[in-house]
Amino acid sequence: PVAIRREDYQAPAFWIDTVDLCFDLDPAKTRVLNKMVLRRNPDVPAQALRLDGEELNLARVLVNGQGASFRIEGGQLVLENLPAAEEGPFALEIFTTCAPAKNTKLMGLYVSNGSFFTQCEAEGFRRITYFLDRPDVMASYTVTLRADKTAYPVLLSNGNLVEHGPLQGEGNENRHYAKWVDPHKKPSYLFALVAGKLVAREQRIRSRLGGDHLLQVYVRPGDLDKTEHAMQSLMASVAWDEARFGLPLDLERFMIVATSDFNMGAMENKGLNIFNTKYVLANQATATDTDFANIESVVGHEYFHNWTGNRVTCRDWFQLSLKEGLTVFRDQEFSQDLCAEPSARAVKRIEDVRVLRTAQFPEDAGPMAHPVRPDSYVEINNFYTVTVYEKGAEVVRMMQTLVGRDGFAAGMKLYFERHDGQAVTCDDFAQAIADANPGSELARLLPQFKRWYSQAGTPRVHAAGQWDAGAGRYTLTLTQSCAPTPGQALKEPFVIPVALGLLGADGQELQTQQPALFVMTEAQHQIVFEGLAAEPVPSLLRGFSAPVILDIDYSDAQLLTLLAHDSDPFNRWEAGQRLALRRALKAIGDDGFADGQTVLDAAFIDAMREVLRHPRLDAAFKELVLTLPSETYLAEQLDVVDPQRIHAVREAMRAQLAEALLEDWQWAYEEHRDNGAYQPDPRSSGRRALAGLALAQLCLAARTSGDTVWPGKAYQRFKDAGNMTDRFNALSALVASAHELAAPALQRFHALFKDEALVLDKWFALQAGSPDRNGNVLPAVKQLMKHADFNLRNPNRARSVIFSYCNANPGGFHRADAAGYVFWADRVIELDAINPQVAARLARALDRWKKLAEPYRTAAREALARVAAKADLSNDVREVVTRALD
Ligand code: B3K
Ligand code: ZN
Repeated sequence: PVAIRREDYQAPAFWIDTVDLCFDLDPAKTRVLNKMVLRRNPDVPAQALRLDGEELNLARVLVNGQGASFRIEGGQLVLENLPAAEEGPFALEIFTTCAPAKNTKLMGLYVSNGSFFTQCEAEGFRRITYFLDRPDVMASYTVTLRADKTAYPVLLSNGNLVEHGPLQGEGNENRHYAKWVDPHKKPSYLFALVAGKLVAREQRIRSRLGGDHLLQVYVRPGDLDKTEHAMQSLMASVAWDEARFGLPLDLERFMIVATSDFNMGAMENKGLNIFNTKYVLANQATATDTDFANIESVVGHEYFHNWTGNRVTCRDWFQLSLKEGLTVFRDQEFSQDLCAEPSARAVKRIEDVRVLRTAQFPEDAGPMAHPVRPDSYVEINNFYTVTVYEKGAEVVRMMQTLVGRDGFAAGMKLYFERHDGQAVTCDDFAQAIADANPGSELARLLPQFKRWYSQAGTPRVHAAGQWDAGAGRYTLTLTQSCAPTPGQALKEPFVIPVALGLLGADGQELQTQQPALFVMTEAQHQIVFEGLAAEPVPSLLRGFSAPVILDIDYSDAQLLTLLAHDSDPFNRWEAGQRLALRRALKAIGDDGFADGQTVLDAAFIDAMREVLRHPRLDAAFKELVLTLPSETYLAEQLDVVDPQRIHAVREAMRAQLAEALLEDWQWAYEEHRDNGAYQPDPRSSGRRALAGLALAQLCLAARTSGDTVWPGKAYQRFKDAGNMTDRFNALSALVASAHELAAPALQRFHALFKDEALVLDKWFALQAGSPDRNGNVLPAVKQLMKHADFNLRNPNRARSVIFSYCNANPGGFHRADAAGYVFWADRVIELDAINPQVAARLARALDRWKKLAEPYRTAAREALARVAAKADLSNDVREVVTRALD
């Protein structure tokens, strides 16, 4: 497999103006008639037409109605001798068949639960018909679907339904058709069709700008009672994009369709979003608060793509962050703007940063590190990463920080004025934001700012303060650096916006002469604060104003001050995390560390109690502060990682916090457990989250003390809970503390929800992700894979067991006997034959193997080498394991 390079981009030799597709839908053999009108691109030297295709059976090719000569070369359909440019547009008709029922990759046209679905991004359209399957070729689509009426009563495609009815003639008994016209030009990756037995929740809306629209959420019959929240989220999304950015819905009809077989979260096909059921279906009996929040943000995300992605799309796949980074930023802002209280906004920000630091920072430090705008790839599906998405969103967020909220909205306006209907680059976006804000720091620093797009790796900012008591002067020295990443040995300094303030020793915010935002551009800066009465405590990178690692040598006393008083809630939380981190790292570094050893001191425990009992802090915020840094985050702070030591230390810390705060946890549980009628809003879900953490801690404490009261209460709660969040939290508390009541609770849970696929996913994931005790998780995982409800072909189910173990349970996965890695290699190979995209995600679980201590390191390398040695690997998995072994 050859690498594709960004610098090799060439405009297409042909444009496709119109596409008229006719499908005869049949699971075994679907017939696709593709009639296109093409013309030569006058800006490119005349050459053959090369159309992409994959796993297609070609029956006929006609040019202007005549049989034409063609050849198949490297999977492409090649046509020479096409009409010359002067002859204008020409017609090309291609007739192919494909086999949707055999499509286990879930790319292109496939069957799920007896219905047809498509997934075309990035390069799936070529599995439907021969095409110029690249995002800069935008065409007008007309689509006719023909199918059996009983099996496929609903026939959907992009745009507007213009005709439908029964099919006439012999062989068409009980068959019907529907014809759809998309009024907007689009790249092939946004094509979609759906056919099957589905029902819809419908909502008519009138937008602020006066348009009437029909919103629909399609699901399988029986799931309609779980569509209200998705519909509410969609209505909120439409309203938000109009209010915040002046971007209206540009379609008469906007559809969301849910399928239980889907490779990722959802897909923004024009007017016909296709979603993983996980991000559509919810009611209080089956979905947790987290599910509700995820649905809101994914529905928003896909809807916002309608402008950022669809109206303005990517020139090539290296520009993926143009739409993904920007749209993640937009969905994050949307969720924040829906929060009634500022404290809830801060909670959302902390959650987003936690994802960035536990998933993206490791990626940026590992073998798959790549710039937000990558320079090369073998398989584009491997570059739908946390770097392109989440770090990309941080880059957009920094632009907003540098030009202000209104300036950013003005930049977006200019972006659409310039580029509506075009396929463009990340440079075009940054230029528009800068040009709309000519006096801004962004405009002044644009070329340097764009290093965020070209340089991989997480920058490190070192901060050191110097106090001159005599002069009343505090000097802050900020130094930036960035470690080498694959292919990039040296890095130039980044533009780093550092939001900052100073606190007095009593915790009061100090008024200073310095602005609240300092923009780093050099390797080193000094900021001088004059006229201070006493040494201040600096609060740096407030709100996490840049995606960097901040190294700063705080004393415990300073961190305690920040935790108690910082006016910036992000840094308040961060101070608590730093206090915990410091203690964890000390214990991890202690070679004599033994289970049950004390890790936490009274000062730390008292500070945590203060937060927990605080009269004014939100429950959601308390839950975040009282949650210890994850094992993955701890591992990232170390050069050599002993996963078992990290696991033991973190477990010891959890147990100690459980026992030391016993009465406080009891108070917290009793105080927050009752919420009245269920509402998934941030305030009441925060209360449930804190009650859930308290219950988990109480069950953990009971484990050591032998107390049976709290496990009994947890079991009762599990049985009586009025919503899935409370029920699942109670179940998790029993499972995580390995109490004997866990087994009957799990059994009961399964019996209650045996017909709810998404709930069964939780049941599997909980067990595969539970804290390891003497290596008990791997055998349990192997048992789960033999369960009648397990199905490797269903991505959600495969992820719920295999990913929950390999990616989300380091203590269970990294075994001294290497059995976890052997299991991993077997599953990667097994999954690769079914679904390379899912397999390649799993393959990433060993990205950080080089950091592992022995015996893990050698065993991990052997497992990777075993996968790499397999002859017929997909490009997807081969690229990941090759880079890992490099
Ligand atoms: N754009 C899709 C992701 C497609 C992934 C292809 N491997 C979903 C999203 O980001 O909204
Ligand atoms: Zn997206």
